[in-house]
Amino acid sequence: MKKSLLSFCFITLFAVNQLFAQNPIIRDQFTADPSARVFNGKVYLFPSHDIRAKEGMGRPGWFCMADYHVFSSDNLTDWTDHGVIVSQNKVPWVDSTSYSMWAPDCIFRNGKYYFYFPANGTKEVNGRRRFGIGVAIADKPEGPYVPEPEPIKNLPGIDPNIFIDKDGQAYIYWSMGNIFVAKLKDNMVELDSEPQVIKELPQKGLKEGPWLFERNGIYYMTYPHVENTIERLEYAIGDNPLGPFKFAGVIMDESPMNCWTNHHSFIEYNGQWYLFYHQNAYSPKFDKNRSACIDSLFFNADGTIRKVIPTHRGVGLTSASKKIEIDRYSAISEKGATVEFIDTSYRFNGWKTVFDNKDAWIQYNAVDFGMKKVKTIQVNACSESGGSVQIRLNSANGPILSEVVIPKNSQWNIVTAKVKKALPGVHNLVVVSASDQPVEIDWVSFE
Ligand code: FUB
Repeated sequence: MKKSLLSFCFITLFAVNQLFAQNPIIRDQFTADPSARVFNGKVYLFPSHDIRAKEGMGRPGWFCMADYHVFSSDNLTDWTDHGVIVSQNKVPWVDSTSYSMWAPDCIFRNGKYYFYFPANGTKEVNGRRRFGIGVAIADKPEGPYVPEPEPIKNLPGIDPNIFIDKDGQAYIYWSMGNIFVAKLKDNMVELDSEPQVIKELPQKGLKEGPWLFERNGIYYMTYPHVENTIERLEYAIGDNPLGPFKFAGVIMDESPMNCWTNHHSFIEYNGQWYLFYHQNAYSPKFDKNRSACIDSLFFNADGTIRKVIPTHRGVGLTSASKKIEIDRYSAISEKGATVEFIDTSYRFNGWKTVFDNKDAWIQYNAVDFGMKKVKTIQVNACSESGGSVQIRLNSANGPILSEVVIPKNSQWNIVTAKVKKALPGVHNLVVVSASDQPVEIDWVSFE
């Protein structure tokens, strides 16, 4: 039955540049290595940009990245794509056939935005091309960014991360198997000390993607590390940006989707800490096409970090009047409800919830009804045999907001039903299957 529904359901295409809340946060392109920064009261996201490699684009079956976009948001829910800021064709020192624009970072200093990015250079060292780290400079976080003609001297490596301490000293961290640090000069484009390796981190297994931040006098050196077979996020703490650091624990376990890499950043925004990281949500079978995600992060009283469990729901409120993608769920019944891609040939169309029988349910938290009393609900649904769902508050047995009959239709159609009981404020929604006939739901929305 599920198979025949799949083949019959007509697919509603989303607008190409429509961006969403929930995880992954960017839904029209791959976004890996998310470095987030708060500039001028807004969150800016500087990810790297995985693309699908084609013949002649870099190394087959490997990372393929030609440029960087920057995104911004003031609510962590609605993201604006400001377009390409740096591309491999426009940086004089970069090999424009290498597709090697890996994890970047950006920092504000003396009225300018400094964007740091690794890439393969055109010059050979000991007969080999190698990664260097370049800087592009802008007056605004959105750009335009002007790349420096040469990479930073004496710095072969990837995954730059910049930290400016309270005394104004800037540091650059990067990786090359291990994690390294050096001081930066005031001009932010030259080293002011010899690179040194951060020795106190676990010796065995690759470490990369450093992200250093300070909170209440504790310096947190955080990094992905292959302790077993794929990366997990770990941290070490110290009382100086140069260390020594002491291993302090795991921030996020290995990817449940078996994504070999993880890469992360931290921000504090409006009093809450957030962890940005990536997973291969849109590309379950090829983990070099990744997508940025966010989840909330909490500290214990002693400054240690509580482990973050990756969620579909992510962070932020979802307005009741938007398309609420219930498949980005907060909780799901053990049996009878599953989440599948709408179109496996174009996964950026997103997911749908498939209910197979009565009483199966899916819960989506933090829907903002505002002060308005909603009157109707719209449900984008598909059911070859016809069925029905209930929209409840807070639990599968909670008060019923609406009962929606899904007519027999092998194509997606938007069904409208009355809302019996409108409640202002923020609520958790639960969609419960009320019939034994299979029903598929893409989204629900209130008016
Ligand atoms: O995105 C390419 C590389 O994968 C990054 O530079 C690493 O941190 C890992 O995420």
